Amino acid sequence: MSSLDVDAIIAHADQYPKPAGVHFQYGTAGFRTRGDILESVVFRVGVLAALRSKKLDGKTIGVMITASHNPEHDNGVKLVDPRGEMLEAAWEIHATTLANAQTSQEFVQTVQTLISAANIDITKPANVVYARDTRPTGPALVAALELGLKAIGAQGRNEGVQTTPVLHYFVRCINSKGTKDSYGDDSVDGYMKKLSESFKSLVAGKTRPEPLIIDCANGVGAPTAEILVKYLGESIPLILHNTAISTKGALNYECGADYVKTQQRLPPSLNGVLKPGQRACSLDGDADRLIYYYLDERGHFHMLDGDKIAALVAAFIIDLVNLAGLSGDDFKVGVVQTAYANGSSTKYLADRMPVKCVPTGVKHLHHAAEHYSVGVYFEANGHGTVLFSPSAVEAMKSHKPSTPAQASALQHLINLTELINQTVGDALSDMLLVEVVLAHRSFTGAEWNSLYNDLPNRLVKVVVKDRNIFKTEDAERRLVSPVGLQEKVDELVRKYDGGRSFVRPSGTEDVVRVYAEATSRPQTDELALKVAQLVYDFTGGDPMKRPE
Ligand code: G16
Repeated sequence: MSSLDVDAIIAHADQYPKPAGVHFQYGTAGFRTRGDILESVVFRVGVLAALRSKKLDGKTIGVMITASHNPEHDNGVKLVDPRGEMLEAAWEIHATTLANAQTSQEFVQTVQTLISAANIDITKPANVVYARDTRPTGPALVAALELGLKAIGAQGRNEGVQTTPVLHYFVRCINSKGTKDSYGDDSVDGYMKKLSESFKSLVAGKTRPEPLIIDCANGVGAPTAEILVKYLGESIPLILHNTAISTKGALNYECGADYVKTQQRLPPSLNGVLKPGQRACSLDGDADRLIYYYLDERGHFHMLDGDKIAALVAAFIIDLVNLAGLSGDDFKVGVVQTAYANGSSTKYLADRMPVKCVPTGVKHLHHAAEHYSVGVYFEANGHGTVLFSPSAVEAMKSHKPSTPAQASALQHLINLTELINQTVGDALSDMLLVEVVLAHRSFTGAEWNSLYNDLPNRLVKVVVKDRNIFKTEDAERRLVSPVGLQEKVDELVRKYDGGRSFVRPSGTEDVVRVYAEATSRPQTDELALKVAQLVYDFTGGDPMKRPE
């Protein structure tokens, strides 16, 4: 296209008018709200994705339509930058501005302003690859996206129903194809082959584990896991549960990683299925979160969350780096967490390596992890991955091991770079990573769990009139607004042994989240509920209590 076809864009935009009285915001993981009011947003995201591609000289941009852990009636949309990472922060603001233009005319004017402000050459090509999860509103939103792409003359590539991490992987593969940084084959088979081959090499010679149960949250992880099972063959027995992707209302309902993490209990569908000592894990609605758990001999539930995964994986990688003879000032392994990380996990990790705390949201963790040679990042809720810096990869390739033990540790590290999805956390790739470490350590779930003892903790949601009045600082650990509330939280926390609590607005749900931990369960519950009550009294609202 030689210039912007204003009339065509207006004519197409008219088919998806913005609903009146709604304000859309590009939050923690893109736009997220009720799926039936999102069509105008997704149409405009199509235009924005094309502009982003033009700005980056025709590089392929990803668009994922998903609301991940949210209830089935919600949906969402987010953009993926060329290396498979989250959209650059400055463009999140453009996304919010475009989504809130009141009319088609105002929308086109906003597009024109963006083109000149960002100095976008409109004659460049635009390429966009997109996918959706299994939500009922998905097909209509894909249609809106496709019209947005058509309106601006972009090339679209529809990848159908895929997990979020598969879409991120595709974006990186497409953009790196034929270069020295080629990330892999841009097909599901290519990805599954990469994961399964590296997994098999990493567990070669190890004892075949007992069957692992996977709760697929009745979401898009189910069909992807089915394919993976075929590729893994005899190397690991996997049993899939909660695979009902066409059953209305089943998605994330009493199952999935968010349910297990927040309720701290087994999905009811696994009662009587999971045997004491057996390992199980839950994915979330778009398969980018992973939570493990097991029942002990007395049938008591034990959760192995993102913090426990970080501890397991980071310690293993440090051992491999030392064994391979790579450790030194220019080869640093570090961990990134958020304020939700259990205090015991932070202590365990900080005794062994540098640990950084950043605000909630994969984009923040990912960027911080890039500062290490090997950056391990996990949110307590099960989002996470491991990043190997280009110089670390170079060091591994050029390193000359001097003993067979060094050579084997080095080969394991190289295989890990293939097993781990470095564009974004992938629950299935992370699951294989955990299984590798458990096999190498000969750990049961209980042995893994004993790395450290979690402090009792609780997460409470408070529905308030306006969550936007809540502003935080210090990686979300302190409130700056509403003024005076933080002092009252501090006053309360001081009364509890080992107490810690913070308040932050959610970026994916219309709630304020309150987190608390203390040395005993009753004290933790009391602290969480008292802080929630404070929030309620300050702002007016309904505390909806959900233990985490
Ligand atoms: C998204 C983000 C995560 C974040 C979670 C909850 O996850 O990708 O980084 O931890 O939302 O965020 P908030 O507390 O702001 O609602 P998902 O799995 O829903 O895409």
